[in-house]
Amino acid sequence: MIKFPKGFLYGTATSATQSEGAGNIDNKSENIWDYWYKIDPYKFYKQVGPSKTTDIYNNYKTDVDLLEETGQNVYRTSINWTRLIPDIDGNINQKAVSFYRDYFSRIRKKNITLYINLFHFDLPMYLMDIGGWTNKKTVEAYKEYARKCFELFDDLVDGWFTFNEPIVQVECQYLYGYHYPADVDPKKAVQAAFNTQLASALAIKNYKEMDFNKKIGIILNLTPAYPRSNNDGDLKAAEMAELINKSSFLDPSVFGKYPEKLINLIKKEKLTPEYSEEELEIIKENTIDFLGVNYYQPLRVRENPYQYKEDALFMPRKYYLTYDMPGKRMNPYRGWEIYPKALYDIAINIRDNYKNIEWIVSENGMGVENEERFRENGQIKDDYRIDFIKEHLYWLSKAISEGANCKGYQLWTFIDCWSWLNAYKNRYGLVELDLNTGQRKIKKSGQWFKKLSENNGFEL
Ligand code: BGP
Repeated sequence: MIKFPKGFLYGTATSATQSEGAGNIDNKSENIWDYWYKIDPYKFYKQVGPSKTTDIYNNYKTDVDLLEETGQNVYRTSINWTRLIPDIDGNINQKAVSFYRDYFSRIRKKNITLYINLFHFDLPMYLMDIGGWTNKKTVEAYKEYARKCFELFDDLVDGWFTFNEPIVQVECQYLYGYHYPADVDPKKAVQAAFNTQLASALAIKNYKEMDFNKKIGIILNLTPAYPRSNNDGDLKAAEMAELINKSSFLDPSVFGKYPEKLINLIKKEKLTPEYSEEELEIIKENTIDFLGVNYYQPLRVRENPYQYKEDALFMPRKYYLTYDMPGKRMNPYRGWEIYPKALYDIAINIRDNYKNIEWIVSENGMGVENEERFRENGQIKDDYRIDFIKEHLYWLSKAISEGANCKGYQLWTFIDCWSWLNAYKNRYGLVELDLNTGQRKIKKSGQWFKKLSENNGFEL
């Protein structure tokens, strides 16, 4: 039997844009996803856009019962910025306040710990129009938005997160083309990354100054980088991959400063962002209380043996190439490697190198295509998902028994939700969503999850 410490939290995570639906009603204005879908629908799997998501907005009263029926005692979602503040003038949309207050209150009434994330990839178009995260005015607007969220909802929330996976947003917006504006501009990427970190610190500063006392943190995808071999070049590649992808937000969030090596790299590449001493001081003084860790797949790397042209566009791949390890275990639907032991490695790294700060697994999960073929007697029998969770929990419990300070596990996701460009291609939920009727049905994993939570562990 694998057992977890008393009070260990079990639940799921989702985000506003991926689960709420109701994209264009009740005064909500466009964010980058609404806009991108409008101008480029072919980018989205089967041309399904964000207005068609799980529709929790219209179903939350009964959906909250499903949280209980699947045994969840922790839940995370985000606030939709353009629902709460539809215009650049900053005025609050009262319809959004009523919705979130009722939604959150019902969750709290069921004694479910509620973590709210302020930003999950869904930038308002009115801020994208002025340059999004590359513009310090967006940082100011975010600071105000965060302040309003704290004022309006803190009494219903158990913990706050400032951002979800900021490095993903930065690279998808400004390097790899997966988020609007799909620009390729490393200088903008670095400026957006710095501004996002500053925004996170400013939200924390505001929160503390307002004398609220819940925990506040950030959610990072701390993908370990595993080298192909123990040769120097490969080891160095792994070090650089972690410096760029992990330390860029983890170090300033936990220690209040950037690693010297990263600063030197950015200087060498002539990518130093605009910043002031005062901003560095804000980052230094306002670190996180706890951390959310999203983990899906490891990063396997090897050295880049090729010489970059002097004037070639900077890409992180200059310092490492991804390594396609033969025989790796794959989730073929998402194209991601399955490697549960990484959760142990992440936990030990936080224990030994990041002050053993309190953290939770804020996302982990398996998206599978065409789950219909696993239906028996009307229910989706997703044994692969149960096995996936068990294997990850096994490594997590081992790390906890060795002193890791992890307080809970959140699966991605609750009810099948909309996956950005992949729309509804891969299903992640404990609860099935029928896209035609909107009907919800608990999968086998949802029933298993309830037992897991009730027993505070599981039989191996
Ligand atoms: C994480 C995001 C989530 C979610 C998940 C699964 O990086 O925080 O929003 O989408 O990945 O990925 P996908 O939906 O692309 O399959």
